[in-house]
Amino acid sequence: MNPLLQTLAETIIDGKHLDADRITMQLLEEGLTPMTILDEGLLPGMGVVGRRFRDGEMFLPQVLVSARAMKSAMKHLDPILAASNAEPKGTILIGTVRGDVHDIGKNLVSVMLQGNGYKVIDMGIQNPAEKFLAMYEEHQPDIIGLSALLTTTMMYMKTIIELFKEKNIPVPIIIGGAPVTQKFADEIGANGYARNAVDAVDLVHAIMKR
Ligand code: B1M
Repeated sequence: MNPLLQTLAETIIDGKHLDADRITMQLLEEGLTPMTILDEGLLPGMGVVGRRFRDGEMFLPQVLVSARAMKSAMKHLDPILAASNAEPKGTILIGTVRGDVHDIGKNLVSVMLQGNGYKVIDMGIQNPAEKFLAMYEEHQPDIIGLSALLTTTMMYMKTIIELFKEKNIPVPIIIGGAPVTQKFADEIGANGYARNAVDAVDLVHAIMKR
C-alpha cells in the first residue's frame, strides 16, 4: 500500500485540510484511482474520527475540522468520479432529511451515481417532506434517495415515504446512512436500502431495470 494513504488518513483525523488537499492531488498524480484514495485513505480516517467521537475522545469542533479536511480531498475526487459523457440513464433526486446536516456520505452517493451515468438532483441537507414532494413534482425523477445519519432523523424517512403514499405517487424511494438497515427499510416501506455508495449504484441499476 502507498504509505501516503496512511498519511492522508491522518490528515482527516487531525483535520489538516491543506495537507488533505495536497496529498490527494499528489496521490492522483501518482496514478492512484479515486476509489483507492477513498477506500484506503479517506474512509479509514473518517472511521477513526467516528469512533473517537463516539467514545468521547474527540469533540464536535474537531469533527468539524475533520469534515472540512474530507471535503478538501473530495473536491479533487468528485469530478473524476462523476465524469460521464453518455446520455443519462435516469434521474435521481437525493437529499438528507429534515434535522440532519450530515452530507459527506450523501455527496459520495451522488457523485458515484453521476459517474455511473445518472442525472442527480442533489437537494442538500435538512429537507422536509414537502420539499421532496415539490422537487418531485418539478423534476419527475425516476427514483428518490433519502439519507440520514442520526437515529433521531432516520425516523423522519417514514414521514416522507408516507407523504408520497398518501398522494399515490408510485416513485421508488430508497434510503441509506450509517444507522439505517435493510430491516428498518422494510419496516418503513422503503423500496430499497444501500449500505454504501457502491451498493447504492447497484440498487439504482436494479430498480431502473424493473
Ligand atoms: Co455527526 N454523528 N453529529 N457530525 N458524525 C455521527 C453520525 C455519529 C455516529 C458519531 C458518533 O457518535 N460516533 C453520531 C450519531 C449517533 C446516532 O444518532 N446514533 C453523530 C452525532 C451525535 C452528531 C451530533 C448530534 C453531535 C452534536 O451536536 N452533539 C450533530 C448532529 C447535527 C445534525 O445533523 N443535526 C453532528 C454533527 C456532525 C458534524 C456537523 C460535525 C459532521 C458532519 C459534517 C458533514 O457531513 N458536512 C459530523 C460527522 C463528520 C460525523 C461522523 C464522524 C462521520 C460521518 C461521515 O461523514 N462519514 C459520524 C460518525 C460515523 O459515521 N463514523 C457522525 C463518512 C461517510 C462517507 O459515510 O455518511 O455513513 P456515511 O455515508 C455512507 C453510507 O452511510 C451510505 O453511503 C455513504 C458512502 O459510502 N449512505 C447512503 C449515506 N447516505 C446514503 C443514501 C443512500 C444510500 C447509501 O441512498 C439514498
